[in-house]
Amino acid sequence: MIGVGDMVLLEPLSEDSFLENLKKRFDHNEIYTYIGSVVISMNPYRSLPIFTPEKVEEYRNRNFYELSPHIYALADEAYRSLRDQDKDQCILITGESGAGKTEASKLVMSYVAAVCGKGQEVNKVKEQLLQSNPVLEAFGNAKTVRNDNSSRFGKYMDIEFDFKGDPLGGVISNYLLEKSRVVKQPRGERNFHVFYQLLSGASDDTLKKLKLHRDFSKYNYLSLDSAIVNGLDDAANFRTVRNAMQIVGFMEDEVQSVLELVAAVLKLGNIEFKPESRCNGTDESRIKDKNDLKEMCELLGIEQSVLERAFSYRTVEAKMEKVSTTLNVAQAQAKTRHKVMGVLDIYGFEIFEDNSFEQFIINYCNEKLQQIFIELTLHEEQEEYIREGIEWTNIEYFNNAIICDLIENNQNGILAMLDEECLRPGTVTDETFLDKLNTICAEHQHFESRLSKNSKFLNDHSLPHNCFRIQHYAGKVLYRVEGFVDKNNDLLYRDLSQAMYKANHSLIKQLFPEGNPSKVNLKRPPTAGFQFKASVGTLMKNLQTKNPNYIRCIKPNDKKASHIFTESLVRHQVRYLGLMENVRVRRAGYAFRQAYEPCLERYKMLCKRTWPHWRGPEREGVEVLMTDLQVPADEFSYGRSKIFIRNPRTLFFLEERRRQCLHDLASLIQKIYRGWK
Ligand code: AOV
Ligand code: MG
Repeated sequence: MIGVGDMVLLEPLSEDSFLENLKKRFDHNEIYTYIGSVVISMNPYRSLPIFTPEKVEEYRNRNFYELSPHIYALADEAYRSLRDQDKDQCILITGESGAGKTEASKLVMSYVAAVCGKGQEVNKVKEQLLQSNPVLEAFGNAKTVRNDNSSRFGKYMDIEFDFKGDPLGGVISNYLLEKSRVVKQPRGERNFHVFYQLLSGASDDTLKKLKLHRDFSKYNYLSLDSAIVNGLDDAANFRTVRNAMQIVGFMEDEVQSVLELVAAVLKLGNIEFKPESRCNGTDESRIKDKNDLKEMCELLGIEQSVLERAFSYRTVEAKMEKVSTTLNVAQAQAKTRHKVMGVLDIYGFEIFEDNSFEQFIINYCNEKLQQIFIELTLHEEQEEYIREGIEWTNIEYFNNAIICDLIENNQNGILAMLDEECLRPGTVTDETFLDKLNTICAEHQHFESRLSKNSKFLNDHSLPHNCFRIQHYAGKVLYRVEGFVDKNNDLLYRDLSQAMYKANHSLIKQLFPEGNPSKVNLKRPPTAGFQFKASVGTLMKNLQTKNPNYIRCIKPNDKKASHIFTESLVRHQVRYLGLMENVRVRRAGYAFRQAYEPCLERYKMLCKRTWPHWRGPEREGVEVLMTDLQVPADEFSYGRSKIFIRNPRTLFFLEERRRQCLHDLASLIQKIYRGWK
């Protein structure tokens, strides 16, 4: 073993030794390290030969601590608890942008797919689950400064299993796509992959049908300075995505419709407007060159005059609707209760030069995930010791609940203030929103103490114009308010949705149901912030009903490079992820705990006095068991309802003895059987 595989066993423990251990392991291609059952994953930025089918076999059905740390061990443990103990699981993957979350989520999914069920039907389901990834990434990922394949939406996938542990299907929920990227990308970044993939990978014939040129430079929406990304083969990826769409269940004409839509968006980006004076002295906006408009209308089956009229009232950005995909609906909706494994892969914490509403939402989402980690791993752990009457000294850790509250508090959280501003009659601008934030800080005593004194909301006069700053758990971020109001309102002007609804194109029609004139809804749709907060709240509740498995991803350097371990960068992540506190709580505490009854059931065969039946109270049975097995007394504690085992090795010892015992029993039965014959 290179270094120490489980930080809980690190001696002496300090931040420096922690980092040294990570580095040593990283230098030897050991990218995974445990903190008890939490997996730390370092991004290697190159492919390592540790994800082979042989590795899958190696980790299959083995105890978590038996082999060297690996993401497969976590996936195996989660899958087996789901299958054998009927406990719903969730895999929570966190870390900043580029740390390796999406790759980790795919590794977990492919491991589970490799070890669960067999047979034609099951294989089809597995393929569909796995192939949903390239499709979603084409439409929801893009190259950013931080990551060449950055997720611009949050994804949560519930994989459903039957009682045998065979997969039935999956339900994918997407969270707030960064749709403004369609019309504008920061310098050095790209639009969503699909645009480049289509232009690079489609056949000449397809492009002709879509009225497209292969040349990126013909399209305003495709930024040019960074259109080609090293190591990214857009053409090959297009074929992968086409194929994946088919496997996931898109019919050929549906694929065609989707591509038409993508082409139409590119055309839309080329439509330019010019002011034209009217006789009454006002200016009206007119379309400069109508060819793109004409082609867009042909692609979508919209009458040109209809769209032109809709456009001339207002210039609008391209909108994409939230998509929720259900795979294998028929099976996934069968009556019996299913076992569920949820895999959460969101956009990681981001600090850019320019941070807008999207970063605000992304970082809020990361705060929530950090909060659930704290709740479940640090807070809950300490609470449990107290509940169980186990002696315990409290360990200090930073609780980010205060930042979550600052953002989401119903009365005076930032999102609530933004909503209030968006709904207020009168002139509302980003500046009036910022004024409100600042005034409330100054006026509201409670708020002031919550914001200023705890200095999570940083507002001093040195800030650049139109900005506010938040001290997030992972660092200070300066947000520019420009666009906050518009993006939160997320309004699509009715004349435009009605024009789209008139299209002779079933996909477009489906995307703009609000354009149906017979269903005019005068109620204002909820704001983007409100919807996001609500859906994240639901997600958090859902996660709390499941047994959590944590993967904490760390980015080794800012260069997207292999072999480089930038100590200061890793130290910063180790700090804000609370990993040291995590080790301390684990160390001061107990690696494993189990209620007396299942513990006795599982191990009673190891002791003559408890086998085959123990007639007294279960706790006493467990005490007898531990005494007979001569487990050292400082290795465990007896709580009110559970036994707490300090070191994973003790558990391993018990498991090994049990395995041996079962093995002996099996041989004995075989002997007797042979004797009979
Ligand atoms: P992220 O999901 O955490 O960022 P990714 O999973 O997309 O990060 O990883 C970024 C890049 O790092 C990938 O495209 C790979 O090139 C490389 N990488 C990550 N994990 C591995 C691995 N196990 N083996 C080899 N290369 C890897 V973001 O979505 O931006 O928050 O929003
Ligand atoms: Mg990602």
